[in-house]
Amino acid sequence: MALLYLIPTWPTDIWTGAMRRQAPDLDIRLWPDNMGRLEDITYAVAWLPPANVLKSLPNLKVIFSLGAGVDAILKDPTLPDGVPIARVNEPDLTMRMSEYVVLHVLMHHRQQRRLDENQRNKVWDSFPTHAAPALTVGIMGLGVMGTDSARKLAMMGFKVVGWSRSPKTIPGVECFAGAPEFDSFLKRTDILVCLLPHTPETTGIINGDVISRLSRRGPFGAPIFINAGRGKHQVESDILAALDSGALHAATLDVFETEPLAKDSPLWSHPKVTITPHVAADSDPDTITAYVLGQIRRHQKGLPVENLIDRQRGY
Ligand code: NDP
Ligand code: OXD
Repeated sequence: MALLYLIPTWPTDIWTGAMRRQAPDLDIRLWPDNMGRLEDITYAVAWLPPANVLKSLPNLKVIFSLGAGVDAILKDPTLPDGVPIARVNEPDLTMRMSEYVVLHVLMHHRQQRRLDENQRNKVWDSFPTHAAPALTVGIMGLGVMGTDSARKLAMMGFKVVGWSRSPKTIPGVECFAGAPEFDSFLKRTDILVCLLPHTPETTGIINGDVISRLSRRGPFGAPIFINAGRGKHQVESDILAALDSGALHAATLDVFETEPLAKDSPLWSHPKVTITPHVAADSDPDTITAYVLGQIRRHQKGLPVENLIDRQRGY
């Protein structure tokens, strides 16, 4: 039994170091230089795996994503059939995401950027404000992350609506499902938060048409967009056009069509845009390693590995 780390774009030492501390007896292999006998490798931890590597492992039992999303793994066109893929569903990651969502909803709601600007210019301007129930936050994706963020926002007094593929019941949240209810969801939404997975169905879902269907009845007269899902959800040229025309009031973007965001992207210096570098929910090596190790131990005891994804759905 051996565990392969196949994470070309991550700092491998931090991750293997965490695993070595937590499981000193585990046989750890590294791509590309320390693969050893391929027949020994039963588990792989992967993120953006290069083609043909996972496929070359004849006894692979489970592929673990190091994140909640699995789009980076499903990109491998040579992914071996029939090997289950597990994603991260871990309270530390979920808590971090909810912190980010609550922070940015509050930042827009309390007009913190305007206050910061006033402080820089030594302007004492106590403009009128409103309270949380004046705004409806619409969350796209009511999975692990979306549900936790929705609950925390509702607890703070925001009106919260949510949209998912299948119907949901979440106390304090008005839930919509599927294409037939998408419009009703958008119409109610003053602040749109994207927490969807990236799949063929969700690619480019935040575009000019969808932005034009959002509520304009909120206190800012135009909607606000927060994306902590994936960059491929957004059409950046449409977002920029909507910000410039006033169809969007402001945006917080943690994820981008291409990452890292190019230095010459107009998003960097747009006065209505807040940018963070894909850090909404950072994966903590010790916590995520404990989670992966726990799943390996389950598998070794003959128990089902949790949080397996459905390859057909793409999440
Ligand atoms: P889940 O799989 O738990 O939830 C996904 C949700 O999206 C579900 O409610 C699902 O609906 C819904 N959904 C999927 N496809 C569609 C569709 N076509 N139409 C409507 N709803 C859809 O994922 P998590 O909540 O754990 O994570 C969500 C995403 O957050 C990740 O995939 C990742 O991309 C992103 N993420 C970003 C991070 C960052 O730092 N920026 C960190 C961690 C995650 P249903 O419930 O019906 O299946
Ligand atoms: C994730 C991420 O999917 O970090 O967990 O983006």
